[in-house]
Amino acid sequence: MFNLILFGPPGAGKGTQAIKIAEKFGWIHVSTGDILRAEVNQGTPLGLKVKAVMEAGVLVSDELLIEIMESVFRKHGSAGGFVLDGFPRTLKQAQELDQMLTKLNTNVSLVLSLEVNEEELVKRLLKRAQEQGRKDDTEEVIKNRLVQYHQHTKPLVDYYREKNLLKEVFGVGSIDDIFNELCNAIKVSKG
Ligand code: B4P
Repeated sequence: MFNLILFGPPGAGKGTQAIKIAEKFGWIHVSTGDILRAEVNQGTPLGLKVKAVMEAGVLVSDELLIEIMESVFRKHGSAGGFVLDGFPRTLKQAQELDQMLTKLNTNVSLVLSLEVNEEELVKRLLKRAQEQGRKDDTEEVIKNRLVQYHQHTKPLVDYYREKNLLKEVFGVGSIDDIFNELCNAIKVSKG
């Protein structure tokens, strides 16, 4: 089982690239953002709980995310691989992920970190706001999401670097060029 984490700040291109990678390698794409948005759109009890949190650009609680991921692994436990897009986002989530994978006799294979400067991130997310009208893509909420990223998620870079799992990839340029870079890194890691 190959377990890839696509890592990066909001707007770095995780979702965009995760779909392409999952398709190419036949892996399961898990976007915790998409899972949560689907719950919100369907008005489920979980969705009602997280709606305001997401619209404010704040991270949803670790407990809920861990529950969601446990059910993903229960459902797809025998898959050939996973592309995790947007998870883990805190140290607690990263530690729990390690435990979940250990139970499946596997571990994190590679963390690809998309490096994109803040000006470009804000530009992309404001463009998406015009195109898709996502409630968390307003200028103020984007700022908040970036603060959350720096406070809670960025420290994971050190966590995975120490484990020798981190590879940084320049995330500005054409989607296809970045995709090729990511695929090359995966091929090297797969051996
Ligand atoms: P996500 O849905 O994960 O949102 P995101 O970080 O903005 O990433 P996204 O995948 O959408 O952006 P992408 O870079 O693909 O999370 C939303 C919210 O859910 C969080 O704020 C939080 O509240 C909650 N949440 C999710 N997971 C959680 C967790 N684990 N713990 C706690 N809370 C959690 O794309 C951005 C835009 O850039 C797109 O429009 C795309 O078309 C464009 N783009 C991509 N590549 C490009 C390129 N190379 N050039 C130009 N544009 C590009």
